[in-house]
Amino acid sequence: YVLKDNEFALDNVVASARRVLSNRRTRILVVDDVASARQILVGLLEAQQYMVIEAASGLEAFAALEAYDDIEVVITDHHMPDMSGYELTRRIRRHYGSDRLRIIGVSSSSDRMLSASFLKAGASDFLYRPFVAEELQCRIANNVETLAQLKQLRAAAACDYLTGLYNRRYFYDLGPKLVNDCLRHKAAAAVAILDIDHFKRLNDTYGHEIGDEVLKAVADRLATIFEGSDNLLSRLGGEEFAILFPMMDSSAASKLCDEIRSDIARLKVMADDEELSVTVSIGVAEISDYETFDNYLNAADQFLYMAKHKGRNQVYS
Ligand code: GH3
Ligand code: MG
Ligand code: MG
Ligand code: MG
Repeated sequence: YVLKDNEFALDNVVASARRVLSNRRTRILVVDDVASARQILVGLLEAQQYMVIEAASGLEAFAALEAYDDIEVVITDHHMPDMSGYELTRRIRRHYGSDRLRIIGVSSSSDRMLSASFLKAGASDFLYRPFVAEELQCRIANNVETLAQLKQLRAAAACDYLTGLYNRRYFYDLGPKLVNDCLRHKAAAAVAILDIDHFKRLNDTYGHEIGDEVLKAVADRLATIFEGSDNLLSRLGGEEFAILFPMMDSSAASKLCDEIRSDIARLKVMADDEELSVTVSIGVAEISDYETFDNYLNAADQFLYMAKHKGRNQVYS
């Protein structure tokens, strides 16, 4: 038993050390109407290097979730006067999926069905009180790890493997939402498709690997240009990129695209001791009416075709 306890202690030390080293402390919200019950949890969690926020009711819990956008785990009691933990769990789940927030129910109730009710309501886990500290700590650690894995999966699903930009899937997922936000606020928006000129020729002359290097260099340049902006940049596929400009009319977007065009024309990519450069053509379409997202992209694609037709290395809108 002594050995086992020591093993647990060692695991805990290692887990805490990892968290401190990774310089990212998980924030946990503890919801319980009884201050002394909160204190027990807070003590356990702080010993594990978690950052802890306390709430004495469901309403306080919601206020905390609004005030801190980095809460990863909610540990909630069940019996509370204004809102039960079960009800709180149901309400939280209307706004936060289990890939955003883990919820662990705790209760000293003797109702053995409570655990299942919590899990059905969307809780990620449940423990009856009094709990074994190590069990609670393990369950929290598991939930934190699951959340990290889900985040990684979501990031990977949104990412283009070659360039690290957002991919087509993410563009088509977020794009329509951004467009609808603009239209609802009667604000302008525009979408552009950027395509590298004569890229097949470059591949044929220098090989696919150098083609990839050039693609990455163009993508890096675009990423730098759009870093920190509200514009949504993605690689649609091949040598084509799409950019959504929320809150920007098409003439402003076209002007910006022309600066990007000349910026990329000046870009030099070193490949086999040779300095390569490429040009791009860009089609820009205005978003002004409730049409399908595909329609906006088709319009931008047609303008891109015009830019190619008129001689490439230009913007057409
Ligand atoms: P245009 O100026 O009309 O756009 O001519 P283009 O040659 O760029 O257009 P086309 O669509 O005919 O050819 C695009 C080429 O891009 C074909 C394909 O070999 C290449 N390509 C697509 N994806 C990749 C990639 O991931 N890496 C590399 N190296 N090449 C790619
Ligand atoms: Mg209570
Ligand atoms: Mg193309
Ligand atoms: Mg091309």
